[in-house]
Amino acid sequence: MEKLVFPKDFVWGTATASYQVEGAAREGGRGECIWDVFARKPGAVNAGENGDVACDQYHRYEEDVALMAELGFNSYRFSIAWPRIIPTGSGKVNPEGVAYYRKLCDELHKHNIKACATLYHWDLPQVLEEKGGWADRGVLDAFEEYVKVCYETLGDVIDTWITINEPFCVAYLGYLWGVHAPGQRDLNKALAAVHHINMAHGIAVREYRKTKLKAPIGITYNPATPRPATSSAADARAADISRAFNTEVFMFPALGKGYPELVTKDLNLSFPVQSGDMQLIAQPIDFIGVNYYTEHAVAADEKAQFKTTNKPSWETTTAMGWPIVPGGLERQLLWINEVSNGIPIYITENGCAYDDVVAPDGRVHDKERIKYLHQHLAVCADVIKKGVPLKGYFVWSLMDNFEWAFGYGRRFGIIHIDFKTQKRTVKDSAYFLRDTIAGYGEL
Ligand code: IFM
Repeated sequence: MEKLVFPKDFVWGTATASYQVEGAAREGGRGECIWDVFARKPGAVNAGENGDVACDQYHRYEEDVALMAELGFNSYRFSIAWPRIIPTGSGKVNPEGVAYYRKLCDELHKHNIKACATLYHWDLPQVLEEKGGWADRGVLDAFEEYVKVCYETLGDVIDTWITINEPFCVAYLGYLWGVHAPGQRDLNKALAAVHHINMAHGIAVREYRKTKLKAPIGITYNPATPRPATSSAADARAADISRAFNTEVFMFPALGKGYPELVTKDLNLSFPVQSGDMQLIAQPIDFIGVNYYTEHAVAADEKAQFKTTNKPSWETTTAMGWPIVPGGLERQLLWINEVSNGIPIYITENGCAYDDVVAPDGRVHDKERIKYLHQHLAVCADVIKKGVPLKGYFVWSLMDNFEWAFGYGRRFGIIHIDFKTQKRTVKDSAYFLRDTIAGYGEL
């Protein structure tokens, strides 16, 4: 039996994102976003699904907040949909959109749950994509306008701000590999998107510091910190290159360390940096958010585009095909703590997909998820003892939802959703987390 023990003031949250849970895509004055358009592209999303209805949280937030409260969570990480706040990307503000997030926050506060808002979790207004999206520097003016509106209209009800969710996915999945909206495959655009998303983060922090708001502000990464497949020097270097390309190009500029030479010199890739950009990106932040799911083994491969290749893993995988590697979380947190010089860290996402079903007894017995969560939480408890300033943990996700290109075919929730009826069923893993939060987390 291993008991999970956490500090009294540890933050316990669940996480979601607007496009994945809200639905009401054509209600409340919301404008079109890149995922509305991408999902209509034949073959882009599994079974042609989309976020039009999703979990209908737009109409059911009271029920969802009540469930979080019942389970003992003290924070909810959600994202603000830019096209609900400014439907045309820049210009006129939509009061109905603002009102929705104010209602959500009021409901959270009524239940003593803090509101942790991500400013950008991938739903770029489509009109901005038509002007070049994140590959075009012009998007930054619109983003600045949007974040200022958020601070002005929601600043008094948000308790924690996250600027960007997973810049890696925005730049690479969206503009390099084309598996996420806007579905582009163009290295130059991807490198431009890397730089612009980094700048967007800097702008969001810079503008925030000009306000009188005092809530903490940070950024969420999905750092890939792969391990070398063998003990050869070549594979060790491959792991360094892979980490530089996947993670350091985002994290290092924000930490004032610039773009890594393994990318600019060894891979010979360049970013459209203009004078003053690097200073702008390197705004002091209050925390780093970490989304951790897995770790891969990589090897050197001179023929590969970025000189490294993923090797097969031996570990059991989740329904995403992702190897379960709790030890990778420990390695990653220790590394982040080292490179960031002790900035507070939050796990802003951790979780797993399984093919959960409601059993004849009306319950969801997701034993594999409980094991996964226990293993990763054990690492969290342990690194705190080793001196890592880990301040909180948000499980991904509060509920099964629209899993991007996989549609509704992957269930990450601790609450099961019947997408036909919108019935919510609390899974066993949610009760496990409830007990862990209460101090009885043991297996
Ligand atoms: O669903 C996503 C989320 O939007 C971002 N992080 C990873 C999750 C699981 O793939």
